[in-house]
Amino acid sequence: KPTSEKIKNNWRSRYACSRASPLVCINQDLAVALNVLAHARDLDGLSANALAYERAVAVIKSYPYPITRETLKRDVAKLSGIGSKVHAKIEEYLEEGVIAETETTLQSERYQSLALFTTIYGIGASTARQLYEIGLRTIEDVERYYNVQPGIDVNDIEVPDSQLFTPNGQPLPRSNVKNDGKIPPISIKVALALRNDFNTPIPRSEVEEMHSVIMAELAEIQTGCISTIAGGYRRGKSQSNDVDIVITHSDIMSGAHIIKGLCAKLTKRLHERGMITHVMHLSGFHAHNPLRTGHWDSLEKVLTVFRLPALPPSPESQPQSRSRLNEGGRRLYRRLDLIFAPPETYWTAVIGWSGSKFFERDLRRWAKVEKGMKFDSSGLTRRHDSKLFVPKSEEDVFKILGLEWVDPTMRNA
Ligand code: DCP
Ligand code: MG
Repeated sequence: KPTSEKIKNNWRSRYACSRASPLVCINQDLAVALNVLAHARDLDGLSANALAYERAVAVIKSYPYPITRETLKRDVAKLSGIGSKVHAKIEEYLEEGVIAETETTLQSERYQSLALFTTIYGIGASTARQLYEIGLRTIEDVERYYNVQPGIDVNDIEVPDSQLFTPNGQPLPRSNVKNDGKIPPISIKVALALRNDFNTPIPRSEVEEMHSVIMAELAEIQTGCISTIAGGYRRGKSQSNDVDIVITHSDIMSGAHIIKGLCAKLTKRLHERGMITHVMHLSGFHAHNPLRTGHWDSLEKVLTVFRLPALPPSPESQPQSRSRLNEGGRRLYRRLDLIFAPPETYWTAVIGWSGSKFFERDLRRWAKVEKGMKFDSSGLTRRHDSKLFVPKSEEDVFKILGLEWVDPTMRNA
C-alpha cells in the first residue's frame, strides 16, 4: 500500500508517525549537519538537549522542499520542533554552507573518541565518557583497558563457566558439542574482538540469506511459522548494522502456545549448527512490570552473534560474495536479533521493530497523548482499562491508532 499524498503533504504534523520521512531527504546535508549536534549532546549525556535537535532533524527530513531563506521564513520557522537555537543554526548553514559548531565538534578529540567508543557494541554514552575521563582515546587504549590482545580470535576469549548461557536457563543435553551446549555471552571483550566484523555493514542480499537460512532451521523445529525482516532493512536501507527478525505462528488460535519456548529452541539449534556463537539473553520486554499479565511475558527475544556457514570453496568466487568474507575466507560475524511474538501482537511487534527509533518514539507519544492508548512492541492497549486490541494486519494497527498508513520506507524519521 503506497504512502498517500495526504501523508506526504502532512509535513506540518507534530508527530513523526503521521509524516513521510524518506531515507534520504531533499535537505539531507543540513539534516546530517544538525544531527552531529544531536549526537554530540547525546554523547555528553544531555539527552533533553539531544532530543530537541533530533526532533528538528526529524521535522526537516519530512519537509519536501529545498530549505532556502524564503522557505525557512515561510514554512520551516513555523514548524514545531524548530526553536530559536535551531533556527539560528539553519540560518548559519544557509549563510555559510556549514555550521561552525558542527565543524568544531567533528574536529574535537572528545567527540571523536566518544563516537568511536560507542561503536563498540555494549559501550553506551556513559561508559564511553567514563573511559574518556580516565584518559582513553583510541580503540587500542580500550583494548588494553579491557585486557583484549589486538587481533585476538573471539574463540580464544575465556569465559567463566558461570557466565555461559543455557537458553532460558533450561539445562541442555550433555551430548551437545561446544561447552556442553552452553553459549558464551556477548561481552565487551567479544564486541572488541569482533568490532571489524560488526562495523562492516550488511548488504541486503546477506540479510535475506541470513533470514532464509534461519527460517529453514526454524521450519525443522516447527512448521507454520511466519516472519518479517524488520529494522533498517525494512525501511529500505541498502546496508544494515544488524538483522532484526520478528517471528510468529500462522495459527491465530494456538499460535501463542506454539510460540512459547520457541526462541530458546531455535537459539539452541542455531548454536548447534555453529551459526549462533554468542547470546545476550533478555526475557520478555516487560518481565518486571507488575501491571502486565502473563500474556506479555510471551514476547521472547534473543540478541545474538550469528555467522552464516562457510561458502563452499569455489575457484572463481564472486566478487560480490568475497566482500562478505574476511581475509581468511570465512563469513563475517553479524549481530542478529530474533523476536518471537504471539499472533495477537505480531503486527505491533513488526511495527515496533521496524523503527526508526524516532518514529517509534512519536508513535508512543501519539498513542498516549492523542488516543489514550499505549503502544509498544508487545501490544496496543487502551490506557483506562488495559483492553488489548488485536490488529489483523499492519494497516490495522495504523487504523486502530487513527493514523494514516505510512510505508516502512517512509518511517526514516
Ligand atoms: N527497537 C525497539 N526497542 C529496542 C530495540 C530496537 O523498539 N530495545 C526498535 C527501534 C529500531 C528497531 O527496533 O528502529 C531496530 O533497531 P536497530 O537498533 O537494529 O536499528 P535499525 O534496524 O533501525 O538500524 P541498523 O540495525 O541498521 O543500525
Ligand atoms: Mg537493525
